[in-house]
Amino acid sequence: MRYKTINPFPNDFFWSAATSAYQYEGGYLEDGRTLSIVDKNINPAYADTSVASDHYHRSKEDVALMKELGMTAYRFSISWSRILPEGRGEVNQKGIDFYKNLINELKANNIEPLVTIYHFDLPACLQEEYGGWSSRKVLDDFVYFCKVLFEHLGEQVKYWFTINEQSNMFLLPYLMEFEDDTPLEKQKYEMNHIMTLAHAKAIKLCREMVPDAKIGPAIGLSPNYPETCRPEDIQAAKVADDFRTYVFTDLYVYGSYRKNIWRYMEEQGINPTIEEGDMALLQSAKPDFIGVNYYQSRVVKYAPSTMEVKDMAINADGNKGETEFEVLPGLYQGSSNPYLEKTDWDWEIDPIGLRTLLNELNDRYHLPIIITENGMGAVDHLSDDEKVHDQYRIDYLSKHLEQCRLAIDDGVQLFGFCPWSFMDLISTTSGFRKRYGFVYVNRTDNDVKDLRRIPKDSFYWYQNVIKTNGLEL
Ligand code: BGP
Repeated sequence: MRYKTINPFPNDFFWSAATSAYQYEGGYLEDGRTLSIVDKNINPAYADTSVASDHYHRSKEDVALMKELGMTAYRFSISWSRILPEGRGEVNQKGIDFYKNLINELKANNIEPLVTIYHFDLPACLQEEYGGWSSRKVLDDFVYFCKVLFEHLGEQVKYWFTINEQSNMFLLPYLMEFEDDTPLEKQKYEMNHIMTLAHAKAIKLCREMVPDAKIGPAIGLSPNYPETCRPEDIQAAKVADDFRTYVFTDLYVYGSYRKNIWRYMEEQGINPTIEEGDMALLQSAKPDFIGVNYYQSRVVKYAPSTMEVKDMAINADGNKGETEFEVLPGLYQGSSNPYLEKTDWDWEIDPIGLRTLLNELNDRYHLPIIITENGMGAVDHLSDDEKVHDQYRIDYLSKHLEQCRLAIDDGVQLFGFCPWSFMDLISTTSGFRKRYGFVYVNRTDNDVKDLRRIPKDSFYWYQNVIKTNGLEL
């Protein structure tokens, strides 16, 4: 559905862009920082996180580029092991100073800091000590980390994201560490429950310590389409939405497990341990907004219960056609969408899917929404005259923003857009080969070169989008 008139975006809309600490900062053992699980587990075939985009040493220069771009907000994450090198206990002043200086620089340039507390990077020492997210011991450490952040940065930071993509940590196990002797699915649901408790505790603490701040999750979501109008496929798509979206969002907003999922977990013997007070805690911590990371939609069809379970195999190399779809017997299996173009990593490009998803979330939860990630990973080429002609990225973002504008007209309370990523940074699966930024970083996986910053064509396109408040896409 289209409307006859085109409205601009709301006047106070956050024109932002996103990064995360381990992918962007580098300096991974500098000034007291220790390693996180993701530093250790990142795909060794590509760049490691030691230098990344060297933001740790160039934050002033980078903020100047954000200003030039016209950004009115910036989403970034805080490295837990830079603030608390032992996971808890003594606070690393140099870590605090780094983020304080960054935030002051942003504020001085009228850029609102949007801060993610946890973006895949549990301090490795906590993983070794008690198994990280598999143990409830992590709750006290996470709450302590939040307390340190609210205490030191709360005066300046008024928008917080608790946990980035709990949904994907669950779906893509390379973002987590598991033990060998318990069934994987059981471990995942236990961790998911513990992580949701951590999220709820962070919300409650934020409300106590920074009452004028807003806080919510940033969750990775893809709507599921049925492959055909066969009732079994329609049902499979609904089930896929339940298992891949609503299990997380219902827990966040309503503090309850969906009945069908709970029953499935019980029958499979994989339901998480619920202790007294858990559900009351979850119910008492409704978020102020939902952050949505959206890259693509998915297609599913019915999977007969006689099939074998299969995990999704992601395409890490960027050679089209390498993705293998997951199979959950009796529930659903993934399939491909013949109507959509795909990136080289097989991500299906579906701007309309974003509008559909935003409307679904709005109908269900009636909460403000911010797009915390959206973007296109590609191999970019730097020309001899130092240009990057990334028209494909402009097309991708422009079409998605158009659907955001329509969603606002539909009634969705969308208050910001944080494309992934502000600058090139390490892709967790594919290093520097797969780039997302508005700004090119002159390095490859194996050669850090001079790490020079070069605005791409998409930089100038986004600059104009911001200048016209989204009227010219
Ligand atoms: C999201 C993550 C980001 C980022 C992005 C792109 O899942 O929150 O950290 O990595 O996806 O993914 P990738 O780098 O695998 O292409």
